[in-house]
Amino acid sequence: MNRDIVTCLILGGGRGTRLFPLTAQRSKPAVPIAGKYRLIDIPISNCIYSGLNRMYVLTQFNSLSLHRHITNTYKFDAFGGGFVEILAAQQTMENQEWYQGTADAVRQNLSLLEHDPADLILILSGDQLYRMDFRDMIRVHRETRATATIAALPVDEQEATACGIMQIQPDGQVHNFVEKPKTREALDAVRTEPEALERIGLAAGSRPYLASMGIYLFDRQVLIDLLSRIEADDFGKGVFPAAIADPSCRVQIYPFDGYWEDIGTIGAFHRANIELTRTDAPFDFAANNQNIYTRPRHLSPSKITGATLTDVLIADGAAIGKGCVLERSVIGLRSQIGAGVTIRNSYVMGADVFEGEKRIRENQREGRPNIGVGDGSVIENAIIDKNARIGRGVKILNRDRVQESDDHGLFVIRDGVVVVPKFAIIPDGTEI
Ligand code: ADQ
Ligand code: ADP
Repeated sequence: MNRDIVTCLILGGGRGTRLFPLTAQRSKPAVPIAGKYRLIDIPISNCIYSGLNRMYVLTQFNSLSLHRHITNTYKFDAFGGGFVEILAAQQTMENQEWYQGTADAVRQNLSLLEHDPADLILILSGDQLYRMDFRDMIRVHRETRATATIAALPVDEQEATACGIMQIQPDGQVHNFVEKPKTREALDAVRTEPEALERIGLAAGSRPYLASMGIYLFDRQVLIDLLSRIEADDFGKGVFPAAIADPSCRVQIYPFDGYWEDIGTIGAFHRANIELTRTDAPFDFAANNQNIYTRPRHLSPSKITGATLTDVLIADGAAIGKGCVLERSVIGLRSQIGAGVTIRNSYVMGADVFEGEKRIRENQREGRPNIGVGDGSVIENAIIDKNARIGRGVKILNRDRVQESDDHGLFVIRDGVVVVPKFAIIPDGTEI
């Protein structure tokens, strides 16, 4: 039985604007996923199911919604010693800067780690969709006598360019780590024969690169020493290349071959949400009776007046009007969808509030659409953030297949997906 005390650090997003505008008004861990969860629910649930209950969330700014979500959701009893705490980057007398990168985010909290009772520190990304039993990773870390262990899975060439790629000895010790190899030469230099990956139990097939999943386990004291000695701001770019060259450090991999998706960009976030609507969805929020946790809400069942639904997730408290056609879409909490609305390949996040009759009369008086999607609108390949007001007869189609655009004020286009920001107002009849 494993008796290690483990403290988990969940990296909740840098200055990065990759999920902008979803992160314009909230910190990344608070971004809603799958209609009723938030990104932070994934790593926290994985920790809880792995028996780990000491968690810090490192974030650049601590939004109200993140704080409320965490304090209202994750309550541990007084005897187990569990907690989830937010460590927001703060300017202090010694430090005028925000977190400069993943390693810097941890380094700025080193004094906390120095006094932490943990034997091991588990570092997790806040924007990945996967399930992992970290107890197995801890077992491998101990059995291989590693000082640091990196969870690793095989990827193809295209994915390899966005990951840290490793090469290992037959016993799983890492001897080369290259962050995001982009050129042909760099890729060829870090390729591993699929047969070698198959020998360690990974069905590599046409995925001849061994990628870091951004999930790291360190002996606490080793982590403190490394971050005190190595000046690098990122684990991938600086800390691991230096650590594997250090004879006092043994960096091992933990081979993993399940579903894992980095959802840190708008394109990947949109794709992952839409994939959840498939019958054979690669990720199941309720798999093996291990439901991903989130804040319980007291909402009424969703009311569907008369609609054609194909591959759709609908969260609680929604209302779908007469004659709607919804396909491959996620409809979030409290969504109000008018009559005759068509929504395809889209994620409508829903609303934080129900507008009462008084508010709706006020909207009418001021010529403002209600929160939700107005009658007769058509939405395709889009993300509609919370509390947006989409008028009647609006068409969000991106007919010209624009990939990136910022020029509009009302919306942005990222990776070909139209994103309507939180609280945006799209007037009746607008065509996008
Ligand atoms: P990336 O995902 O590109 O690659 P990065 O942008 O550094 O790396 O983010 C890793 C995680 O840390 C994300 O959850 C991010 O939001 C968070 N993060 C980044 N900067 C932060 C900061 N300043 N403060 C707090 N949190 C921050 C990394 C590794 C690769 C690996 C991929 C796998 O560098 O080697 O292959 O993850 O996804
Ligand atoms: P959800 O996760 O359901 O979207 P939020 O935590 O964002 O819920 O809360 C929805 C809305 O309810 C918020 O925007 C806020 O207006 C209101 N709300 C919820 N909890 C509180 C609270 N403790 N104090 C004030 N307002 C709250």
